[in-house]
Amino acid sequence: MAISSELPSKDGQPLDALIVGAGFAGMYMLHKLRGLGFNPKVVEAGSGVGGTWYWNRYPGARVDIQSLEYSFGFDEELEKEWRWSERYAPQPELLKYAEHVAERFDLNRDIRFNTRVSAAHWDEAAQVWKVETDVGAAMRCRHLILATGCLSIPTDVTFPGLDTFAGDVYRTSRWPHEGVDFSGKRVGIIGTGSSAIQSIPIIASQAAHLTVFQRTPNYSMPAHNGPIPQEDFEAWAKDPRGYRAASKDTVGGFQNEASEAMATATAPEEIRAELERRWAWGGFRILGAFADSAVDPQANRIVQEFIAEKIREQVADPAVADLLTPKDHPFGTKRPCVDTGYYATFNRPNVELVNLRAEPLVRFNAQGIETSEKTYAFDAVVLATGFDAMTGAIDRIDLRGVGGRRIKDHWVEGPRTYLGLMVSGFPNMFTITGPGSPSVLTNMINSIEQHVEWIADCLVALKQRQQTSIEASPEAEAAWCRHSTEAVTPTMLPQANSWYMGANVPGKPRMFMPYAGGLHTYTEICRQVTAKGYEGFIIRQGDRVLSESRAFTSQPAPGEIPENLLPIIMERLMAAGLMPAAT
Ligand code: N01
Repeated sequence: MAISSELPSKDGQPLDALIVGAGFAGMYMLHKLRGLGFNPKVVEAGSGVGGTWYWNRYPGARVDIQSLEYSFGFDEELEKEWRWSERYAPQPELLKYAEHVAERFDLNRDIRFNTRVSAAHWDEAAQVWKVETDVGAAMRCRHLILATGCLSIPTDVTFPGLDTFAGDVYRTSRWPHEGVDFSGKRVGIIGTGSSAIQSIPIIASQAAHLTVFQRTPNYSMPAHNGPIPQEDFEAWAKDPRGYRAASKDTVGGFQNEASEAMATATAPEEIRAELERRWAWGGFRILGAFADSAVDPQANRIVQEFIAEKIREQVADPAVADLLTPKDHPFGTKRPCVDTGYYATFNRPNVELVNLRAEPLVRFNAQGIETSEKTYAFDAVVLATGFDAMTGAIDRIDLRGVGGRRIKDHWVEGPRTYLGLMVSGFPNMFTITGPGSPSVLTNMINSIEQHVEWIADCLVALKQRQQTSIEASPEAEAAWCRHSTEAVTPTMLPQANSWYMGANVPGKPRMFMPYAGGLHTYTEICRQVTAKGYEGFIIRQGDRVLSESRAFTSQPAPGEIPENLLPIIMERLMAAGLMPAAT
């Protein structure tokens, strides 16, 4: 693998763009900009491409969106030559795909691996970003593109006495490349989010004994994984372009048979038949069963009760089934998990569930974990404790914009952005799937493609007009934050203590970070912003303002909200003071 070590351009000029991160976002951004004649480079902390799929190598890691949809659509040849082996591809195959894309488009020559960006300061006079890395390399670039991932920095969760534990400690998000063999070992795992739910069945099948420490149960749906059925593949292969276009034209960027039916207006036997059909199909399909389940607590409870019943069917011990049943948040307000044999794993004689709400974890000692009730002895402990989501990778960089303002200060009340693409006071700095964009509520690949293409178009437009900088206006940023609040308020999403809300990191401001208006709506808004000559942006040539559009007026396309939901949505917006009350 060719690895470039010289990043600054050879003629001493600043790079056109420095891209931070070589996950799917950074890889496509690099390819796209190179194809347009720009001179971009990438800096990546890991030793290879793949981002999420490079780091998260824990047993059982796999995608939760169907592989046919979770792959790049920007190149027809790439699309034709790659054949996924399973409905939900496992991590090694996803990593191979990333490596294949890198090789096919000769990306590695412009990526500097094993290097982390530590600081980036905007130089107003020169209109460039000055960037520093942890290995001492410094560079200048006109545009800084943060493709740093939404779930790339693990939380700093630690436990008293962890360093005294004599056994091995693993984090799911920093799994050893050579793998771990738990055969014959006594293993403990802390956490029951997606990472744990995927790894627990595999670890349980190897270990002599597995103890699962659960604080909060999550909703999990069966993947029903296996080879892609031939008829599904054929349906997709007939018209991949059309298939992708249809996926992108949805709320979540994937096909979900989203129904406009209201659970509260459907007969119980029809509800059951529909939920059973979607459960049998597997994965996220159940999310689309009823239009009102995301906004109406009564409708949501119907789905919750169905899933609770499914958990009871799978878990032999009713007390364990009850503990595994979520009770503190509505269904869908945290990203649901997609599993293979998770609940049934608790029927194994070598698996034990510990409820940390009833017996809190007190400390680690040399042997293992002490709770308020007893000591559990382990050879190894796995921390599946989550991420400092959406902002973690960005605010760990010493980022300073106009006047030396730090991003941390700008985001002291939560991440404020315009379109989740730019931040006021931080010219020429873009985020791919940043806070304020649909990102983690969607099929990430489709969101990444939309962002990369928007940013590339923007850079081309600037270059053609010899414009040197673009910056979100504070007014447009404020208006976007308001619109994002309007989009999420009618839903139940803010009701969960989720990482979407920053609730899993002590001291992090509580704010719903992704844009909840849907990928299709969002894409249309971005299109309108561009068509209006970059509405909401200030564009300069040197220190001369060439165009100054401060307002954000673009509107979601009419008719995207199912009509029967409108009364609930209006009522919620009025109650939150986001709409004048009807007279
Ligand atoms: O992290 P999480 P994750 N003591 O934050 C517990 C994506 N993903 O890595 O809920 C005890 O969901 C915490 O408990 P609680 C996906 O978007 C996708 O699993 O805070 N427990 C929780 O149970 C997902 O949503 C896939 O009470 C502690 C767990 O640790 C996101 O990544 C696969 C604790 C953390 O769960 C994050 O998932 C994997 C403490 N001090 C991940 N601190 C796919 O399928 C935390 N916990 C593609």
